[in-house]
Amino acid sequence: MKRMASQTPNRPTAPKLPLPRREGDGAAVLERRPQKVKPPQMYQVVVLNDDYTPMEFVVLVIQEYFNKDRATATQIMLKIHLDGKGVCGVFTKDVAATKVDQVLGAAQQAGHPLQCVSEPIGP
Ligand code: TYC
Repeated sequence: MKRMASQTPNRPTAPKLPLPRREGDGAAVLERRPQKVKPPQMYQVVVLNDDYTPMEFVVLVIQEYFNKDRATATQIMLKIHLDGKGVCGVFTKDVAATKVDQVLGAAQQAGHPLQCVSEPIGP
């Protein structure tokens, strides 16, 4: 009998290797890898003093963008006024950058020279 063109001759198949063991199939776990996740680098948002921005404006900015009550915002503003700078909050990198942008944007819109930076913290 003639073979059709699409048919291939039967070849002996290779012996099947054992399937790899998977979790849950009853195999004991002999080794656990230590967790490699680290907490993210944190950044403090620092507001700087200047001679022109009104105290009231700084208090409002700290309340608005750093979610502080008026008394806490006033304390932070006075610390900045006396020490030259003060930390308004600690955030992950992107959130800290957003806070800086918000503060600088509000200051620019109001025509005040208020400055704000973010700095990595920790060892
Ligand atoms: N030094 C400013 C003044 O006397 C007040 C001020 C406080 C400005 C904090 C900036 O980040 C600042 N009007």
